[in-house]
Amino acid sequence: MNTLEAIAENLKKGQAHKVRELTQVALDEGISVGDVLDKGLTSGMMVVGNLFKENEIFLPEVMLAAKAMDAGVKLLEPILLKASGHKVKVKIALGTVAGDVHDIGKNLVGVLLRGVGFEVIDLGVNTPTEKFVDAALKGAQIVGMSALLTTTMQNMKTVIDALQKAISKEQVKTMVGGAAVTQQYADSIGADGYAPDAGSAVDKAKELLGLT
Ligand code: B1M
Repeated sequence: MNTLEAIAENLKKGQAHKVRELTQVALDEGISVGDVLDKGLTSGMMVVGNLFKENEIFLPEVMLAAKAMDAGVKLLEPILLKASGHKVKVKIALGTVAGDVHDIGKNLVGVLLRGVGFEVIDLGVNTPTEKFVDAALKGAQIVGMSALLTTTMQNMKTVIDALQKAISKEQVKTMVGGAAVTQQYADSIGADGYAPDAGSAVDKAKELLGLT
């Protein structure tokens, strides 16, 4: 088993210490941060998602796996933050929508956005609509929403509708993402942008602001 496979395997078992240790080993072996993230940590988390769906593992195990993922991501964060290109001083508010507590993906999006110089206002999880609107009124030029549940993704539309009432479309753009969300869904709720992963969220944010 190579190091990336070992990361995925230990993440699946919820071994946070081991995942952290192996993440460092992978970096020391010269494996790129992107590969550690995609082929190690995220790949392990996808297996966890599938096992959970098939009722082969249960919520406590998923929670342990999420903690293990966090341990690995924390180690990568400083490197991801340094991997900056063009600096853009713009405020982006980022939150997981109401009713939803999944935050690993949102946090990754935040880290990469910070890495290219965006000022990220993290609104947290289970974020009420008013908090998104308030952030836009306080100057966030993009309001980013994450949702992982088919039952909560509808709250993205609630936020978009509330923003349209509170502030002009020229002043704020909306961006959505998360496992449950697709480009088609984003279009159907009138979101300005959609990104399938954290890397493309950075590109999409720049595109929305005309920075590309
Ligand atoms: Co839950 N969960 N979960 N869960 N969980 C899913 C989402 C699920 C697909 C699992 C499954 O059945 N296969 C399923 C949803 C089914 C559905 O709605 N269709 C599910 C369920 C059902 C639930 C509960 C309802 C379970 C229960 O209680 N019976 C419950 C709901 C709690 C709630 O929110 N109210 C629940 C709880 C949990 C935990 C708390 C245990 C834990 C979350 C811990 C945490 O986040 N701190 C958890 C986890 C870990 C998962 C899975 C296994 C992994 C999610 C994850 O972190 N992925 C997940 C299975 C899956 O997604 N396949 C599952 C890794 C992460 C890097 O990817 O978040 O997709 P992701 O983010 C990506 C992109 O989507 C994108 O970039 C990220 C990086 O590339 N992206 C954006 C994300 N946000 C973006 C925003 C953008 C742009 C891009 O712009 C603003």
